[in-house]
Amino acid sequence: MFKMISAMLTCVALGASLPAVAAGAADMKPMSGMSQMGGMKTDKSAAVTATGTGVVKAVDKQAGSVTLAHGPINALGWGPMTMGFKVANAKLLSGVSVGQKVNFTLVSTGDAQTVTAIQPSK
Ligand SMILES: [Cu+2]
Repeated sequence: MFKMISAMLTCVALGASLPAVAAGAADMKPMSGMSQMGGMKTDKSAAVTATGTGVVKAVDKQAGSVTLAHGPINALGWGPMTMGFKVANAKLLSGVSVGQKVNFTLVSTGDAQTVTAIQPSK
């Protein structure tokens, strides 16, 4: 149980920490901050494509987002959790409805994940 909770917290932190970290770095000593940012940027530019399965919990076509209760995503070191994703194109959501089991593909760049494909699983 604790493992699951900490995985969820990690997930939330991944989504929420980027602007805070960027703002914090800007406030701190500019010189050491800059070299740090350079190193971080290299890591963050590496996009990872991962696939997963899950159940659709919410769809917002207007915002272009989908909330998925997804299973483990080993490529990202994620445990199962429920979270919201941006989709690359709102049209991806046209064949998807709440309660549906889906297979999905997402691209993770640094702290940002975007669903690039999603379809009902068979
Ligand atoms: Cu997640």
